[in-house]
Amino acid sequence: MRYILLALGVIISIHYILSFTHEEYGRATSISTIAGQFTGPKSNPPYKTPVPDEYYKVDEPIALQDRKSNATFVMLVRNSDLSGIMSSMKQIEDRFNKKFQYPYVFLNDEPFTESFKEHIQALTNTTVEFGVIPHDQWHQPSWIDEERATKSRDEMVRDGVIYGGSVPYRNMCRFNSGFFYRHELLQKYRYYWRVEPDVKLFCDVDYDPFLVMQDQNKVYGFTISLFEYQSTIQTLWTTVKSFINSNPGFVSPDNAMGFLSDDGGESYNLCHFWSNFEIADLDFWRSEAYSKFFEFLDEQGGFYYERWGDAPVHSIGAALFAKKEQIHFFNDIGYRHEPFQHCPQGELNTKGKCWCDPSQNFDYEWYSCLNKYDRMFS
Ligand SMILES: Nc1nc2c(ncn2[C@@H]2O[C@H](COP(=O)(O)OP(=O)(O)OP(=O)(O)O)[C@@H](O)[C@H]2O)c(=O)[nH]1
Ligand SMILES: [Mg+2]
Repeated sequence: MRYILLALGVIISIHYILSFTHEEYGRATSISTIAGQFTGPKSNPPYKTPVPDEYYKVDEPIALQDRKSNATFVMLVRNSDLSGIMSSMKQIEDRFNKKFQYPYVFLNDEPFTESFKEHIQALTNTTVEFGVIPHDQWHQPSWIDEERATKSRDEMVRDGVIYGGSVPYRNMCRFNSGFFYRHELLQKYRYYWRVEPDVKLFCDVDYDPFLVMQDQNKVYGFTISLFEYQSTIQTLWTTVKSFINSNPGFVSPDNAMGFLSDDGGESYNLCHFWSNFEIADLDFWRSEAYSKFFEFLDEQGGFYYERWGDAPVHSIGAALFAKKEQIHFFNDIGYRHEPFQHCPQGELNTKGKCWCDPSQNFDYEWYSCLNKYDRMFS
């Protein structure tokens, strides 16, 4: 009898656990309940814990036997961006890569000139590869209603929306949102650091951020976050909600909806990570969740009928399909892309030998979203 009762107890417990799991899972079917999934344990934001010393290489370059990550820089540029990208790359080399020796992948919608390649290769001893983007991954798809797209561009120009009239800009946003990580030159890599022309790197990066990402299971790293122009993404959030409602299983438990929304997911607060700087996991973009998400967005045509940016698209993808702890604020990387900059504060500024003015720091300016990131952990 005792054994029968014991067995019955085990069955009831298993049933209880299963039904609980099922209910938890089912709760995500409505956008308003996704908020309930970010009530994980509260602590300080993870970036407040300093990077452990073992990741630092202060005085000497890495040696052959040292551990490295499978990572690369990615620069999407035109031939005409040569001087701007040389300026960025020179800083990357001097402040970080002379020591760490990661390769570069340059991508363009047309072939790079010989002169471009020579100038770039001269800046580094590491491998540099130059790739051309497949035609269909760059150009406006044939199924886009051109009349509707033109009308929308004209309206944005009339309303003074930045890049509102540009088709190449839209191609770029769509490519960065859903195609760069599928490029053949990136197939062999797991992590990347995106670099744009004319950015500034203020501090020495004496540790390997790729290894930190890898060891701490991070998928997305940023330095600046801010609000998006509502007029460029009029229907993006409705589309996101519709995707989530049909694919609740893709939403991560303990996600970062708290960064994106102030009302548990009903509306988008326009916060996004500024994607001109990204250190992230290519496999995350290649995952089923993000791939299906991009496909769904692309089918709505919002990259052309509106002007959906890769920054909100990446940010929403990372915030929903990763855990909030997997999104990392690189507090110690001093960085500027006009017109905003992140300048490390206090000890971090000294440790990195930064040359930015600490009072010139976007972190908690009114247009920054860092406080929304922080609040998820406090
Ligand atoms: N090959 C290629 N690259 C492009 C094109 N348009 C933009 N890019 C690159 O895509 C990235 C983003 O473009 P940007 O023009 O910097 O866009 P943004 O950062 O939103 O705007 P800015 O404030 O002007 O920097 C940069 O690395 C550009 O070099 C293009 O038509 N062809
Ligand atoms: Mg830019």
